Order: sequence, then structure tokens, then C-alpha cells
Amino acid sequence: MESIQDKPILVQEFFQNLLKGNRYNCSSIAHQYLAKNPSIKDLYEEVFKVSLYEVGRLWETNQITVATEHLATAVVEGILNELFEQIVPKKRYNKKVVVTCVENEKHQVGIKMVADVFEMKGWESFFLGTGIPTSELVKYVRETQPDILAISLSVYFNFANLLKMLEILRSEFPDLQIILGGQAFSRTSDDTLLRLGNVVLLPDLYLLEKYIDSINTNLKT
Ligand code: B12
Repeated sequence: MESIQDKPILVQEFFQNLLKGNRYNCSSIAHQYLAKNPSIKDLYEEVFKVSLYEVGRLWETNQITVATEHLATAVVEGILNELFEQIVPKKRYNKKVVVTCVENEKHQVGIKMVADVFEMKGWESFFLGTGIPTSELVKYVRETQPDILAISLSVYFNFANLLKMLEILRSEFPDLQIILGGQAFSRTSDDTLLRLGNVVLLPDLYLLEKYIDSINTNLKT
């Protein structure tokens, strides 16, 4: 795997400031990045995700504390909120997506990025984050009637929860389009993936964008 030292200097600077918890510098580097390359997706994938994965590696190998990891995550979430206004286009479709995590999943940064990509593409997104019991999600989906439900799974031990959740959602909403993503799927065998049934599995924001574009082409604003 490519290490953070092989990444562009701006990414390395972002990462160093993230470890220090320096929100001001991180925010300013994010803006500098966008001034050079105005792609929010690249910023999310190449700067934020790369840095948080490296934070995870250092945390896993006891080179940083849990406090440093929490701070780094909070700084990134803060910047995502800050950039929101910049990402929403004037062209809007009458389409809704509910975005959430598998029950017992505590990782919400990736799915928050997913919500932002939908917004960038003119959809209305409803970001529920973590900690929503499936029974509550069912009520919310019934109320909101989204076109798509997007679910994130980061840790593999929550896979059984995902299967349970899908079973309930399918019996309640047989026609609802469900899309899935998250790191847990990169470690999952093809046989296991088959157990998910009729869902769309998307590994990153680039393929998510292509997927949304393929729907948007046939829509009127
Ligand atoms: C921050 C963090 C936490 C925070 C999360 C806080 C928060 N607000 O989100 C806290 C402290 C809660 C946490 C807890 C734990 N964590 Co943690 N955590 C991380 C860390 C450092 C960063 C996560 C992150 O934001 N990544 C950046 C985002 C952008 O990446 P992403 O989630 O992969 O999302 C991208 C794609 O996957 C995709 N995507 C994601 N979801 C979806 C959904 C759809 C629909 C689509 C289309 C795409 C998509 O889009 C994103 C952009 O490409 C990671 C390190 C890492 N490698 O990510 C570890 C990591 C995920 N955690 C890990 C572990 C083990 C845990 C704990 C079990 C630790 C413990 N012993 O308690 C608990 C689990 C708690 C639980 N029940 O879920 C492991 C998981 C290993 C695994 N896959 O099984 C990791 C990889 C760390 C490591 N190297 O060991 N963690």
C-alpha cells in the first residue's frame, strides 16, 4: 500500500495538522486544495480518506492515542460541515436518499461523504448517521419515502446485523433500491456478498457518482 509520505505535499501537511488537531490549518489546507483542484470528491478521497486511514493504521499499531484519533475524526467532520454550502448545486432533482449505518456501526464519516455526493448531484439527502435501530429506520423510510436507501458497513463483525436489517427492510419495502458501501466489504468473500441479494455495492465516491449520473440522465430538474 502507498504510504502517506508518497502523497502530494498538501496531503502530508493536512495529515500532520490533523494529528495535531489543528482545525484551522486543516480547513485552510482543504481550501488551498480546492483552489488548485475544485473536485470535492478528490478532496474527500485523496486527502480526508487517505489521512483517516493513516490515522487508523497508527491507532491500530498504538502509535497514537484514542484521543488523537477522536480529534482527527472530529476535525474532518467539522470541515465536511463547513464545505456543505459550497457543494450544493442550483440544479435540483425531485429525488430523495436516506443515508445511514448498519445497526451497531459507529463509523459515520464515509456515509456522510456519500450524503454530500448525492447533494452535489442535486438530490435531497437525509443523513441519519449512526445508532438508528432498524425499527426506527423503518418508520423513517415509511415517512420519507426515499428513492434510495444508502447503508454503510465498516466493521465486519456487524455483517450479521446488516443481513437482519436487509431482511426486515425487504419485507417492509420490497421495491426500495438499497445501495451499500464501506470498508467491511473489501474483506468479504464473493459467496458472502451473494447473501446480500438484490443490492448495489459501491466501493467509493467515484463509482457512486457514476451510479447517480446514470439515474440523473433520465430525470428532469
Ligand atoms: C474514526 C474511527 C473510529 C471512530 C468513528 C467515529 C465517527 N464519527 O465516525 C470510533 C472511535 C467510534 C471507532 C470505533 C471502532 N473502530 Co474504528 N476507525 C476509525 C478510523 C480511524 C477512521 C474511519 C473513517 O472515517 N475513515 C474514512 C472514511 C471516509 O472511509 P470509509 O468509512 O471507508 O468510507 C469510504 C468508503 O468505504 C465509502 N463508503 C463508506 N460507506 C459507504 C456507504 C455507501 C452506500 C457507499 C456508496 C460508499 C460508502 O465511501 C467513503 C469514501 O470512499 C478507521 C480507520 C480507517 N481505515 O478508516 C478505524 C477502523 C474503521 N476502526 C476499526 C475498529 C476495529 C474499530 C472498533 C472495533 C475499535 C474497538 N475495539 O472498539 C470500534 C468499532 C465500533 C463499532 N461498533 O462500529 C478498524 C476496522 C477493521 C475492520 N474493517 O473490521 C479500522 C479500519 C481501524 C484499523 N485499522 O484497525 N472507530
